[in-house]
Amino acid sequence: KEHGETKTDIVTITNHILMQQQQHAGATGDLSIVINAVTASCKWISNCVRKAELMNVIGLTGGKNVQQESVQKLDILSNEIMINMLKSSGRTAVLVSEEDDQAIFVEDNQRGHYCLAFDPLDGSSNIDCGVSIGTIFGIYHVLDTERKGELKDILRSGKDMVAAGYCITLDPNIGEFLLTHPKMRIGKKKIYSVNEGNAHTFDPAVKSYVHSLKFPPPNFEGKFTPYSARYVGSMVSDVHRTLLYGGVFMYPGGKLRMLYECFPMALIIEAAGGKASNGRQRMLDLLPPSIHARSGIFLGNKEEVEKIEELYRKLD
Ligand code: AHM
Ligand code: MG
Repeated sequence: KEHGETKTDIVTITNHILMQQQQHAGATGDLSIVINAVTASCKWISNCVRKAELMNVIGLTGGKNVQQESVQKLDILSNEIMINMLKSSGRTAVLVSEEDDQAIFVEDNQRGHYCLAFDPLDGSSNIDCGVSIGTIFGIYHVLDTERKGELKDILRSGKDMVAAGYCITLDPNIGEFLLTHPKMRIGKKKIYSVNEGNAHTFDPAVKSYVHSLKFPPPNFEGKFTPYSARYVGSMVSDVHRTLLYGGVFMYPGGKLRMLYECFPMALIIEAAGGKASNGRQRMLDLLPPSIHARSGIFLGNKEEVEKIEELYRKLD
């Protein structure tokens, strides 16, 4: 295409999923239906976020969620959208949401074989200043299709997930999610992303690693090339940038939740050739002790995460 011409040979998420599905003999189409329900929810949520001010739904409800953080109305609306769309897909069994303290077990008449853990609107404390926020989700298949869904169907390590994703935005002109990077590989830029205001709580390994990025030894020409710092404070944005540009995203100390923040992002980063760890173990190997369990996380370029793991081995 000449510069400026409209590109029309696009692949929508629906096309992409159908094409993938056709490559798996015996696929029932159930996972496609689940992903379709997530896609539809994300379209609806992104529409609500855009219209938030008009709809007058921005503002604190005064309620607190399970982790005692302020809940905004858009979180609740997004949560209801996700839950209702997933239930009505008829393909889900157990749902875990950041906004609900208990797991939701889908009624017999709507039950299917997939379990989803999701944060319906992550980064929502950033809504008012227009920062990109979004939905994060991880999908598991039930362990046994002969019985009702149970907690153990979703309280599993990240490597058991069949798919994961996050959503930031869609093309508002055609109202579709488009395939932009067919074989996504993590970028190579030297960027670090962490809330350094928490530096006093960092483990010695993390302190030492961050220091080494800011004060690198001079190269052979005597030049210093420190890493750039970028931190939005919205996980979807920070991980999205890490995926596209490269570098390392860190949330040491364990604010982020394993099932619906750490695991899905870890799966995505690994699929793109990167690495995700809690500093001592591969993120996807960890077993969450409870549905809202938290973990420290380091994800990004392999060599960066390996440097952190090496420092943990040395300084632990
Ligand atoms: P939330 O689920 O309550 O929105 O919190 C998760 C968010 C992430 O998006 C982000 O990475 C992190 O919290 C930012 O935390 P902090 O403000 O402590 O840097
Ligand atoms: Mg959230």
